Amino acid sequence: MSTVMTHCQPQKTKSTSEKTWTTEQALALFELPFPDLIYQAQTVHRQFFPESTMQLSTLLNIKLGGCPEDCHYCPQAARYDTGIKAEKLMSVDSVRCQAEAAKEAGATRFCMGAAWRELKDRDIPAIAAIVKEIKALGMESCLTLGMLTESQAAALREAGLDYYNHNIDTSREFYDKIISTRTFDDRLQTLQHVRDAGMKVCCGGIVGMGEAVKDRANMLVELANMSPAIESVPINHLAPVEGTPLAEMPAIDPFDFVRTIAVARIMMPQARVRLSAGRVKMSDELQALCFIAGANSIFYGREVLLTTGNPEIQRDQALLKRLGIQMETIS
Ligand code: SAM
Ligand code: DTB
Ligand code: SF4
Repeated sequence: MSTVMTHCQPQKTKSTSEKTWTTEQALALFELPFPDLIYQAQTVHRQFFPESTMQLSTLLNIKLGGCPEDCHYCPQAARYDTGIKAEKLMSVDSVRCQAEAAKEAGATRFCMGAAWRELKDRDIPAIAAIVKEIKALGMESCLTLGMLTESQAAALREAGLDYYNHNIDTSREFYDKIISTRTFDDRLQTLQHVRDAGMKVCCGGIVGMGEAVKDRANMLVELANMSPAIESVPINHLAPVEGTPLAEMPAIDPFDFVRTIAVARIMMPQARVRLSAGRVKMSDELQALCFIAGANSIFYGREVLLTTGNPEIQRDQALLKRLGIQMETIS
């Protein structure tokens, strides 16, 4: 597979993204005829990302299960009977081994998740050691460990962490239908600490949890109005897991999922928009539609995300090759 050198940052200034978006404007995009929306998303996409490239991140679960939170979608919440047994934090050596394999397969960013409500100070030395190993491999690093205090964010930055992922998950209005053990504002506070510490922000949400189109619009308004503009936006399709409260959630129309990607692209032109959870169940054609709508990042290189499935490397490589999309490399 051929690769291309591109900058990890978008190639245009961010003036458009400084615009403040309203619910009405976002809803108007969602209500466009599908071809008009895709045309608009592709137009914006090409201005900010003139080359057809895909950013490849590999995701590893470094602390499985046993989480005290009640996120209704999550198989790692201890309170749901999902058959997942809690494990300890992975060793630095095991993580390095996985990161080496990810680099070998062509990923430029190594993302690690922990089933924690929040980071505990006692775990910072182990986490910092992991970050240093990733950086020593020349990869970008990203962590998602739950809530952070100001000093914890500074410690992660000090260790060399590039990105912190912390999702708002849905709109402020729908949020308490999904999570009761921490607030929407708790999430915004962690994101502020991440920004203040000088790290890049990875923040997105989930589609298909029973939310209305207006909730999708409001989630994107919240994300697009963050200042400075966020660099990375994961759009997850709910992966329904038996034992969780959302296990029986009916599937949404795939075109509505694509619409969410397209609106995210238009409202956050500078960001890498990641087609995240749920990709394994999508056809190649549906994924291609998501890429045309503006998704230009995927989780790649492992057949599991945190606990659910992800496409195998060969399938992704073949798909990118068929579409003529080049794998991004670190500039
Ligand atoms: N425990 C940390 C936290 O919640 O901030 C980090 C890991 S958590 C699993 C990261 C994100 O994964 C969640 O915010 C959610 O957006 C996404 N996620 C979790 N389970 C999911 C599912 N079943 N389907 C889609 N996305 C999911
Ligand atoms: C994100 O927005 N999606 C990833 C990552 N950030 C950590 C996680 C998806 C998890 C899907 C469910 C699972 O595999 O357990
Ligand atoms: Fe815990 Fe994160 Fe899962 Fe919520 S999403 S239950 S905080 S691991």
